[in-house]
Amino acid sequence: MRIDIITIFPDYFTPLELSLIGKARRSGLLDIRLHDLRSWTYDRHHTVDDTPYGGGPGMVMKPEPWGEALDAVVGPEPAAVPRLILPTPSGVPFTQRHAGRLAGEPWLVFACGRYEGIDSRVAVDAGRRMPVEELSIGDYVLAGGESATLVMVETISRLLPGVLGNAESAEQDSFAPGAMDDLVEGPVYTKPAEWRGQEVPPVLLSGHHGAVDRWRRDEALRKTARNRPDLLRRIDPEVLDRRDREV
Ligand code: 6GU
Repeated sequence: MRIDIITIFPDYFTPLELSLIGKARRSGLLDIRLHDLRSWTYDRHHTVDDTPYGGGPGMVMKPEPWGEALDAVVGPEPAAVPRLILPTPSGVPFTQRHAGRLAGEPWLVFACGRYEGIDSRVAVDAGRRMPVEELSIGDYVLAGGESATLVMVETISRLLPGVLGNAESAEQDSFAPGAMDDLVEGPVYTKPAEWRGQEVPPVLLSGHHGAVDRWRRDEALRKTARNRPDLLRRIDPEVLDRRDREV
């Protein structure tokens, strides 16, 4: 998969050299290219923002550098067209479902806005040549789209075949589509079996796989009820068995 990131802070993305994503890049599974938006400015101060029409606080990103940046990154070839992601707090909420879908795309471009956002004509213009999605990572306001892009790139990248060490661990995640997809994950333990007066739940040492699965589901239900009652209310009662209801 190819991912282009256009930003005024390319240094923000050095974490993408580390760990699983760094390894995937070095192996050629993931081709991440960073672009400094200011390379498409031609004034002495490399200006990327201006005051908003209609007045109001803050600054808006100028359309010309964005238009040229997208032209240059996307290229003239209409045969290969990327999907453009615009991270914005006014976007559609980004979920594991989006990540799964975007992980199946060959080419993504992230356009990181700062200040009060990018002149709205940029998204309309880009939309004439490529699919465009405005995505938000949650109901809070960041200083810019860079950290949201890091979150989305990491979420998408770890779903690519060969990026995770253990292919199964992505399937077990909270929110992963599959068996327990509507529940968050319960508690996990490793050695030693006793630590600072706390014992690992004995069922996990029993070797009884059926009992372990049942215990994990019970704990997932309890934790979901405690931390995410909104998720529990959304579950179809048909998928809850009698044992679930007793938890
Ligand atoms: Cl994608 N951008 C900004 N600036 N703030 C956000 C966000 C994105 N998602 C949530 N808050």
